Amino acid sequence: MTVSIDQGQEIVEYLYTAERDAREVIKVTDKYPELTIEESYKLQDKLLERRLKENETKHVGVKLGLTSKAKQLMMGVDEAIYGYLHEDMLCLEWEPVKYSDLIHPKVEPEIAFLLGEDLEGGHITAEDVIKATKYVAPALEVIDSRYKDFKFTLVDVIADNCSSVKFVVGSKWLSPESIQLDSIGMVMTKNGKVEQTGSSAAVLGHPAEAIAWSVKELSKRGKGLKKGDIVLSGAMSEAIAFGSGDSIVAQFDGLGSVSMFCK
Ligand code: 0L1
Ligand code: MG
Repeated sequence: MTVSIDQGQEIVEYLYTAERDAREVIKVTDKYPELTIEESYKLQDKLLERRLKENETKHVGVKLGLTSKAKQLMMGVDEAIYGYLHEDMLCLEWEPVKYSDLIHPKVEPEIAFLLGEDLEGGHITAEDVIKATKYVAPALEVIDSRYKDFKFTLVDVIADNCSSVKFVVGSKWLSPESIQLDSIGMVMTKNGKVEQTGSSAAVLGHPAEAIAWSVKELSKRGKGLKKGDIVLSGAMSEAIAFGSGDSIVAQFDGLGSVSMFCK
């Protein structure tokens, strides 16, 4: 370990209060440059324990990050990452997201998978993911890194639960077998103006492939995905910044649309 138990607790408190108070902070690796990815996932677990207790919420699923080659290149890494979703992060389409609760939010379009079966183990394939999925739906993920200027290393972002803060799932849910999941086109608008276009192929070639990757990764740490989990498979385009008064809509070919308003 490169940090002591006390230092680990201090980091968790630092990140937990930064989210709670919507306050940006200096990245953890500025103080602890030796921190490893494995330690970072352990800190993520502790942060989530703290969050579950304080916010009286519950675990509802997993989100994947850095699933596009473009984002991986930008960060100089060749792996995706994962974090956890809690019930209090789930927003309904008709429920505005409050800007005052956030630091410097961005939103990105994703495909949500709702699992009908548990998925665990080191040999899970995209086909297994599709078989275990009850529905897929259009989704928006709001990310809000707790770090100053949204700048961090891989280790920092993992400890910060991969910038997770809110997500919205659209109301059209389809069977995963009824749609070609690796070639869904997407257009995202802000206040009616097109801001991003993208494709589900940007998500590690196939969103189910990305989820299979996460199951293998989780299994290395003795974990898995559970029946009923919502899994956000990764961004289909770059994230866009938004603020108070902005209205975001992402339209997915064959999958319908999902929207969000920020007040
Ligand atoms: O969901 C995501 O892709 C975010 C992962 C963390 C990187 C970022 O905050 O941009
Ligand atoms: Mg995301």
